[in-house]
Amino acid sequence: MNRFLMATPSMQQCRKALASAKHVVFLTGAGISAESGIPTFRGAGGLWGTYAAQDLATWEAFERDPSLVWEFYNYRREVVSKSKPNPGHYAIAQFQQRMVSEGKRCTVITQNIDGLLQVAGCSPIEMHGSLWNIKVAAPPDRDSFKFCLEEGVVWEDRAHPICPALAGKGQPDAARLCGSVPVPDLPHRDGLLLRPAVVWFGEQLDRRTTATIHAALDTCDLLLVAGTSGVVYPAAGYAAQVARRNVPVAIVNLDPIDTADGVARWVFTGMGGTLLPQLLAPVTDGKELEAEEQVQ
Ligand code: BV8
Repeated sequence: MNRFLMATPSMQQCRKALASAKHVVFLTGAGISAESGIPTFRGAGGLWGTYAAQDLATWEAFERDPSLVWEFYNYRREVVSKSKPNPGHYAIAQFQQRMVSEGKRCTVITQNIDGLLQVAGCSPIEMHGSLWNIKVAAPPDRDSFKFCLEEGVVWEDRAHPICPALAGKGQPDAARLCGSVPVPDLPHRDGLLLRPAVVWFGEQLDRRTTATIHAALDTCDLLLVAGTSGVVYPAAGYAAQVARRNVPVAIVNLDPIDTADGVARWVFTGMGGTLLPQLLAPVTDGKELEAEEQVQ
């Protein structure tokens, strides 16, 4: 029997709702990977040298200095390659597997590009692409917003370093002003410069991804948002979109977030690696939830 000494009435209500839901959607952000040692975007680790991560994750930054941006992603590939999923990743993965085995639906949407949910056994929608996927760099236009794996258009390359010239490059060095690798030595295919196949700020999401996400948001009967500051759109609008259908929204986050106001039915403040295993643990039978109520 699962007995959560810290189980609160709202946790029991949320666990009951999770147990009876037929389609649960998760939306995760950088916070669920923080306990795996991966810096979040806006936390202390969100700086890379003197740069804010957000200032480098743009087409304009890449066009201006592809070497600097490639060093930034080379560093993140190195950090992630040494990272492991934490209990929060595993809790989501096991919950999704259980829902599927019970003939129910569980859609996991992640803003993260680190791939740790997959390592934990989850099948997420990577709405912002993947650190491990690559594509030909081309100025953003209506057709270039492709970030899903597609033969010859977006492909996976887990080589580390991704090219010899980037070996050992990208350590966060406050004194860095520009990239140090000559552009011809950056990743290329058939003479064309390559870029990470991740959605940069100012770029649209892959249309196929957007369609899948909205279909899930419009049919789910519970949304759980974990480890995101709720700042980046379009993801930041998803909780309100679901709440407008009077579908319950639960938020698990280390810090309070604005989007919770008037949208979330339950807000659990704390570490995702602790709270998610508590919330998502299997409910063996109704008695267990009644027993939890007696714990109070
Ligand atoms: C778009 C991939 C439409 C790259 C990312 C100008 C033109 C067009 C659009 C815009 C524009 N100006 C602004 C916009 C909109 C923009 C946006 O929202 N900007 C914000 C800053 C206002 N959005 C876009 O550009 C999007 N596209 O709108 O297209 C369009 C396009 C063109 C023309 C017209 C219309 C694309 C956004 C995608 C950007 N790419 N990632 C990369 O990773 O390198 S987003 C990036 O931020 C990451 O993916 C990250 O996941 C995401 C969101 O951040 P969070 O995950 O929330 O991370 P953060 O650090 O903020 O918060 C972490 C939270 O975790 C904290 O709250 C903390 O308390 C909590 N936490 C920490 N530890 C723990 C924890 N919680 C639990 N447990 C813990 N242990």
